[in-house]
Amino acid sequence: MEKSKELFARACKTIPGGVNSPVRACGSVGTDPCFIARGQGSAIFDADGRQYIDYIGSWGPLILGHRHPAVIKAIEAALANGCTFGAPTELEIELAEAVVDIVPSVEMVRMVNSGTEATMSAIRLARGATGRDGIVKFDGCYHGHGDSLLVAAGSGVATLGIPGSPGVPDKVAESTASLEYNNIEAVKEYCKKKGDRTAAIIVEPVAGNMGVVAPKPEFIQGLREVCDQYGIVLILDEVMTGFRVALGGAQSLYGVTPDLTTMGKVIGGGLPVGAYGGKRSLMEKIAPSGPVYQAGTLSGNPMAMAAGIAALKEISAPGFYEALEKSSQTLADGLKKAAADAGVEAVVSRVGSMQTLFFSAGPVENFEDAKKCDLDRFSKFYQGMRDEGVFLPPSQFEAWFVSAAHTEADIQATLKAAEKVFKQL
Ligand code: HOZ
Repeated sequence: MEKSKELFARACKTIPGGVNSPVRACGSVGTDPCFIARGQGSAIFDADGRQYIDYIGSWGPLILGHRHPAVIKAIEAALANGCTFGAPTELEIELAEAVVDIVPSVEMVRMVNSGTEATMSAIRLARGATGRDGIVKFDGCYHGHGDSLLVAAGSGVATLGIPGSPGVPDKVAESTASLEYNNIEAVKEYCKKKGDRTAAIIVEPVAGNMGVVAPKPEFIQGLREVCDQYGIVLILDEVMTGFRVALGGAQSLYGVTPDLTTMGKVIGGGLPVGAYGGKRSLMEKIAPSGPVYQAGTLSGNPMAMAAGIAALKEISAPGFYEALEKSSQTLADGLKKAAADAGVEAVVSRVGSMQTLFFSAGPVENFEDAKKCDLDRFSKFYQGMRDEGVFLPPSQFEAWFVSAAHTEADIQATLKAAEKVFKQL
């Protein structure tokens, strides 16, 4: 028996579904997960010794690839002093200062341990600051698994095809409205009725959890205007896009200034870090400077801070994003051509180093469009690519992540594999 299969059977006995996060179980693509033994650069190696070109990159954090020497060195140096103290360290200030320098809308920042924690805390802050309960999100956007945000969500919720989750109290779900992504008129209509009861509008400025969907400029910029009109807190959820689609995140690409930004993934250099930050006047409402409570035993722990600082230094180097754009574009263009040559109906939707190949005639502008994709074809494509040594997210509703470690040879090998697999669909 293969080692991965053996490990999965063993995991299922003590871990629900055999995994610690649902999508990675590979259920929606009709296969079992690969258990991973190690990673290096753009490659990962499974428990059976097979090597793959990795486009999951731990779902976004690994913009530098696996085991980048500067990140490893920083973690080792921090570890030599101790993993966690539950008391402040200078490293926390260094990472906070780096974030404030890079993202102009962030005047103050609080470190947490995951993107979910960041969005949950930002929502609480918005409610605390406005004295209102209502939240607006968008269909297919995923902001972690906090109760208020698990309504019409993307990512694993979309992959498993469930509308929400049992366990979320009706009262909490009722305070969240989910509107169509990229439809600013729907937001205006909603706010005419309920704007004065709405605490926050939260959005993925580039959707990544229904597959990658770019925002229409009038949508993302229109949200700022609506929020100003009704005194609503605008939260850009940049857990996926922050330090990823550009150094300054999607807000720098689209010229939108949010009140709060949630961050995660790249900011931790591969260790568990989330953060939320924004206007000083809002952030000062967080305990202990203000009354809105939020805390964490491991928040700001030195190893995670050191990894984040090292990662932000590397990605701040001149030319970093230009090189990433070049390889991402080569991959996207090559996939489009390979699909067209094989007569396969497909759309490649890309913003920077995030992209999704949708099995659809397109366009894909919102969750309804994404759901029209041929999921059966996606499963076959996923499995074919895995057999060819290319490791893709096992869901049509997720983003592929290109890293600085992907070489031209990796991209060409991926395209060669795709050409072969498209012909078999
Ligand atoms: N929700 C994550 C992707 N959008 C998946 C996390 C994981 O399985 O690790």
